[in-house]
Amino acid sequence: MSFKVEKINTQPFSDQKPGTSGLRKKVTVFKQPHYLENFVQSIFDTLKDCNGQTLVLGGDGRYYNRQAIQVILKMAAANGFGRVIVGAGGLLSTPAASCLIRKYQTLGGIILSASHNPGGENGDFGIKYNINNGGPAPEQFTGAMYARSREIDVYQIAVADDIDIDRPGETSLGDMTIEVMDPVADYAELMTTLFDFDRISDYLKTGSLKICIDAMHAITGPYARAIFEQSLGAAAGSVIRAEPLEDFGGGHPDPNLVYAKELVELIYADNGPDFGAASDGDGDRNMILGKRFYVTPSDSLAVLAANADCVPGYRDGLAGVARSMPTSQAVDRVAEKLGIKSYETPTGWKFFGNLLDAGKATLCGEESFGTGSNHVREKDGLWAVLFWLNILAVKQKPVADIVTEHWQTYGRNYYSRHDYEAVESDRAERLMQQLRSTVTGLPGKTFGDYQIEYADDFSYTDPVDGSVSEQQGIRLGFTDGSRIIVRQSGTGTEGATLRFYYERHEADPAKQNLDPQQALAPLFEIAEAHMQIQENTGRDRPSVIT
Ligand code: VG1
Ligand code: CO
Repeated sequence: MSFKVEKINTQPFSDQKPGTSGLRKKVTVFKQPHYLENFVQSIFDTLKDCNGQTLVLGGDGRYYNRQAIQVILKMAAANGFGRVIVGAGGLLSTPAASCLIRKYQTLGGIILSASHNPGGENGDFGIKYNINNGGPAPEQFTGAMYARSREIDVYQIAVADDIDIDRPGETSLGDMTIEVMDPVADYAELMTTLFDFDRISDYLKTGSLKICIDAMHAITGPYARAIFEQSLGAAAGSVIRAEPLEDFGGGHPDPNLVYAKELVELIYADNGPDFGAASDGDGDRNMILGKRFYVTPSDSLAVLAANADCVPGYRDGLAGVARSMPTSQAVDRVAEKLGIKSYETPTGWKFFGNLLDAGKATLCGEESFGTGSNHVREKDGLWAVLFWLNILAVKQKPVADIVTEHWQTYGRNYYSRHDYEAVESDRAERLMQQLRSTVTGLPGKTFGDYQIEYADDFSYTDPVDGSVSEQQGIRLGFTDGSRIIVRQSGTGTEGATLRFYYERHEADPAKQNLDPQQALAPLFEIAEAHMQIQENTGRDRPSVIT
């Protein structure tokens, strides 16, 4: 194949600042001439020496995935990479990409996804760089990428025909080898090293656990079919919406009670499944459901930690656990009982990387339907499903019993997140600034029965490398352990999204059966009184409640 490198002059874009998880923009923004190329060259320039290195490349299959892959392959060849491992069809889930980076010890990987954001021509697209530990590039790196994107004036790209990315095997582009790989095999194999597949399979075959896995027409379909239906022998059709589609079938690939409505209806129906789960666009999130029962992600993390001894891969004990700051404190109670440390990090998986690398944490989780462990350096949706199935196969009890018994032992952390999506940016900014200006005066103040113990704008010092990340969300902590947290999303692409997180602990088993919206109502009132949410956002209610 003919091969020639071109240097293309370009001008910087001012808006290529990576957010919580990479650069996310509307497809229309990414389609502007040079936009994608500038960002990719900024990554390569930040890496400095790419000569002869190996890169992993794949995405969640959304619209523009295939086009972007061709551009990145040609740029990688022009920038001197020696080898690129591409998922066949351009597909790789985020955790599978992390798995490949680690297994083949590559320099890093580029993952194309806007995760839970809608796709299609008018939807969102995204790009993220992961470093050689398999995890999202840390803030120092994304900061350098952004700085580079503000100065860039040239990028390099090979002039060549498009590469066949659908057939597994090797091809070359100039001196670079392109290896098209089955996206599922290595990941599926890793799962068999962690979980007791025989035991899960035997339990599924008894017929006492009917499962339904909703892939939401996103990346997990092929993975879930291979693992649950083919390896574990779950009934054919257990995986629904299994075909990855460029627009996710018009849906919003966000596994929560609002966007995974079809699955929720099934699980609440008579004769519905005993266990349900859904994943997001790029396969790193999970929602866990039992028969007519919803497990909050924060509770799920706590239950996994408390029952890790059921699972072969974690039977030797947990080094520690870690949760993002807004995630409920349920897992802290488990850690206390296990005599291990619980770390509190800012939102975003990149903050767990150092703790996992240093062996300080084994399990990590976020309230936003993210759970994972040291097996990769990303959160991992199907891993969480397998972890649950392994626990269920050992305990042979319904999900609801496992969770309610957990509450009886540790207390229940009532929890809810209220999102106000696509609020005008200056309105959101105003609310945040007003709130920030009040924090120093809040400790000691009472609101009805609640008294503020501490209030701050969360700042994190990484215990491994000492790096400091400031302004990671406002925390109002009450003397009874309740919390209200407010932060602005770093993944939205329209206006600003404000997230309000509410948490209250209930030790009394007789009072653990309330609807969380009811149990947390006093905290909603405090938030409204202190922040005038309705007036400031111009909305009379949240857009999404989880
Ligand atoms: C959201 C979640 C955060 C998660 C991030 C990426 O970020 O709150 O917990 O790590 O998405 O997840 P934000 O800044 O919008 O709150 V994913 O599955 O989109 O890679
Ligand atoms: Co995701």
